[in-house]
Amino acid sequence: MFEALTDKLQGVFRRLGSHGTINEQDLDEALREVRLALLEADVNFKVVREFVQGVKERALGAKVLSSLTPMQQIIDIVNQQLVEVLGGGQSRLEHAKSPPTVMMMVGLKGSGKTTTTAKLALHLRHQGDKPLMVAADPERVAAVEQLVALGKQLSIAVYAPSGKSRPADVCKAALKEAKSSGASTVLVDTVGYVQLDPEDLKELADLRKALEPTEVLLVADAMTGQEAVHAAEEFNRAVSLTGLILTKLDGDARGGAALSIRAVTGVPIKFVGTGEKADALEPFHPDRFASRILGMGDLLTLIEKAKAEMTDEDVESLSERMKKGTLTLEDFLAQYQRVRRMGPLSQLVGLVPGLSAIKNRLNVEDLDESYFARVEAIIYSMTLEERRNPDIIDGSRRRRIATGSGTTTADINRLLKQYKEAKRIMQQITTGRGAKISPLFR
Ligand SMILES: Nc1nc2c(ncn2[C@@H]2O[C@H](COP(=O)(O)OP(=O)(O)OP(=O)(O)O)[C@@H](O)[C@H]2O)c(=O)[nH]1
Ligand SMILES: [Mg+2]
Repeated sequence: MFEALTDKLQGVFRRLGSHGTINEQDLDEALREVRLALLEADVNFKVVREFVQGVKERALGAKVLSSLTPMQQIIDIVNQQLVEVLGGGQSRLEHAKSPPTVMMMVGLKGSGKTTTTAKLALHLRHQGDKPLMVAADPERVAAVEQLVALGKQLSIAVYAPSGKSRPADVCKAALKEAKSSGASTVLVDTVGYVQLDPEDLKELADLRKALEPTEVLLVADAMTGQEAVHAAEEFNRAVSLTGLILTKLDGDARGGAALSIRAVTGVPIKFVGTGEKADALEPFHPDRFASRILGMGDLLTLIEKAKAEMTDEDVESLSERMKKGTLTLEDFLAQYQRVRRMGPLSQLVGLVPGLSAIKNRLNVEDLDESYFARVEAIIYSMTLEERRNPDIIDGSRRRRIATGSGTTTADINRLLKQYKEAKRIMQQITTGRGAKISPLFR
């Protein structure tokens, strides 16, 4: 999720970065692109409008235009604004003064309520709680069975009604059971609605009254886009939500719903679900989430460093050759030397959005200083022709280069292999084909 948005925003920042100083027109242009990127990611239009306005106000207030480091400031402001849209600080689960704490899970059909109930119970147990899960969807035998199966699998107690009874009665009996068994939290899994009818919402509101829950958590499927946002508003009106849990963030939706839902409802996001397994639940931190969306590792530092090392022409012709797959060993050497001047490689790789994902394939760990020196020596021992067309480097050429550079033919083979791999990966990245690289959730 968010890959496209991350790419777009980084493109905006990169273009801004090439300006040096920024005038109001540049700022407006950049904000227009930010706006488009957010709309394309399916962020709610009202949220987009407020977001862009907020960024502009902050930018003018911070006197970005007269600043010597305008781009850094703008990235920083976009980041701050994003953190704010996502809720500011972390919002934790509340606990009742006297146990058990009741948490009611609500949501549309298939949003992930039952799975999330089990995930949350597991999370709470890790924190020392003694959870009891309640199947308050007695109409559907399969729904009860699903929760019972999850309880068995995770060794978490489940209260399941025998026969058909009203959800309110099930909950009453479950609370009694919780008290007698000493459960500290009661997690109530409710019916999933396909559509939100007034009667359904009334039923849910009645259940809320009967349960007096400390938390009413809406489980919302981030893959369903704006539909999830509208549903959240309706649920909130009917049962006053205390928190949101966004599920399926591991999916490939554009992510706009995940970004809009807090701003539209004002309800804090407490957790995100990132997979089908019971441990795929993460407490939500707006700041970490924002920097993941911006793909910032520390994008800024990298842009600055790279800019200092390369002219615009360098970048242009290099990326052109990367795209065409005609990167030569000379480019490879030049890149190595630039990277070497920029700092320790292992640190740099962490700065490049997406690169951390392919780190293992590049064997970055063994690229130490002495390796750099060897790469340099090897490439310097090659003829110009060999550097530009490494395919001609046969066995006898390899032996000659090894002798000339004081290395072994194994070193030459390794370098050529890495060069080929790098060339292939670069081409995949620059043309957006092949390996799908997500800066999120890796
Ligand atoms: N990839 C992924 N799948 C999820 C996540 N959360 C839930 N699912 C899947 O979504 C599907 C529906 O999940 P359930 O927990 O049964 O949803 P529900 O809201 O209880 O559904 P109803 O009870 O029918 O309303 C299941 O296949 C889950 O494995 C998540 O975070 N990531
Ligand atoms: Mg369910």
